[in-house]
Amino acid sequence: MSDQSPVIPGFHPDPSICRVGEDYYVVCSSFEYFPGIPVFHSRDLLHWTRIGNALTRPEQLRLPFDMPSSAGIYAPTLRHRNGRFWLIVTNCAEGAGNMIFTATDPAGPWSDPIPAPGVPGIDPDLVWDEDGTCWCTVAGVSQVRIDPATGETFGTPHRMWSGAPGAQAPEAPHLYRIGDHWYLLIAEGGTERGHSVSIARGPSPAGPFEPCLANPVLTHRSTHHPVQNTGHADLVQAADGTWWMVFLAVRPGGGTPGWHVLGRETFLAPVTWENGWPVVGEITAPEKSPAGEPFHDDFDAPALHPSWISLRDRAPAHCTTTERPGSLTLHARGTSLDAPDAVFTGRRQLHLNCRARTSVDVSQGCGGLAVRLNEQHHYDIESDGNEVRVISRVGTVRAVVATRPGPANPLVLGVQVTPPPAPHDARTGPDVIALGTEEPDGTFTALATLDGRYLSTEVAGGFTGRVIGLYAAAGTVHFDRFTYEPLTP
Ligand code: 6LW
Repeated sequence: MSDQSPVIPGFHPDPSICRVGEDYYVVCSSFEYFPGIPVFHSRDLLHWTRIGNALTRPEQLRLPFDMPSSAGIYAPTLRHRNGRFWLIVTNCAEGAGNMIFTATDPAGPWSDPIPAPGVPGIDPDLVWDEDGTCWCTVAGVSQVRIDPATGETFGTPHRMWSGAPGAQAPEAPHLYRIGDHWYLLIAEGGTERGHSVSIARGPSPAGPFEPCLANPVLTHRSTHHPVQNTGHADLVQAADGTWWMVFLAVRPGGGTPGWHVLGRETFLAPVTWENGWPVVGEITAPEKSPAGEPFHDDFDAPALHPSWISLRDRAPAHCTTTERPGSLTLHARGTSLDAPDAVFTGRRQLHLNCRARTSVDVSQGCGGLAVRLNEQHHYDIESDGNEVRVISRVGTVRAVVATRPGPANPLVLGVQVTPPPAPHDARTGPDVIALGTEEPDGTFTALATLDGRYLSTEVAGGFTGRVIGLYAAAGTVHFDRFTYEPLTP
């Protein structure tokens, strides 16, 4: 077992877990990407495979182009009751709000949204008490009674336990009936280095709640642990009776203050119970995670693999594998990746060191391969058929940092993410990103090698992580294949 690895690597935050028999399911936040809410399955809690996305249709998820990055889909809760899966989530796009979805198979299809406008905040949780009454608890922490089949809420929201006095951001509540008590698990301290998990218990879902004296039950703040920002957790009892916690955390790299580039990832730890309170053990992970396998796509299938995510929507008029069978065809809408309506389809960067390559035909347009954090933070390599160029967008500064004549069609573009060169000191960044071209014999020639810190959450802000993907900046661009693989430093 590796003590530093996530069970679901890459930008997969806010995990919520549920078990049905021997099967476990996890869902995560997806923010400005479509489809929304990745769904994972495991039989052992260690090895997870993506079985789909919950929100795959525009009727389920509309993300307007004027919505900023890191808005959109926040913090779902997944529960199972009487043969049906229930998913409650906040769409933070303006005018959207809380919604409930149901399914009999978590791989989908999921229902159309059931709006729940009376839910008074983000991070909604659902729990049913003994008489079948359903309670929805949100960040803050407060609670309302809800009919999840209609989204209707009843009564005024009432305040519950809100964690340590003065601690910021009591959020991510989950309520559980365990033994004789109702347990209220929350995150507090903010989703940055102070993040933590605390718990309280009471005689009913409404409390009153008595905090655990050992709170926080999980935090890595102020430690040298390579995994930081531990928080936003959910509990599950395994089929063998043991207890486990999934939670989000980050792996910062480089000098000070440390930069994390993969976003917040999903980790696992065992839980034991002492005097009726949970004790969280060390991070547990498999040596190799199936969720982090190398990936190759020839775009031969009519539908994209569920690990592909597009910016804000995936209108078939702009992103399709059927127009030129065997290729992903992108039709530009925005003018560059700086534009919120950019046509971009990518996959989360899953490893600290990795490379990606694609074969691109730019005879009818301009486009290429990019490493993206948000509109203001991305590195791109693109061609318009005459010139290959590397673009760096960091904050308000956009610059073409390298060019080369590039008539070749198809052209193979590549990015490589590797550790920074020695010597390392307090100012060293987390990694370096080389962007270049590949010759027919497979030799990679870097056109530019850029500091990875500028594509980190600490610099760019927000709640997401790096996504490596394909884009069209003008006209029509065809991609014949895409390969992603981890690199051993
Ligand atoms: C989410 C909140 C949080 O709503 O970050 O870390 C927010 N926790 O619970 C966005 O993921």
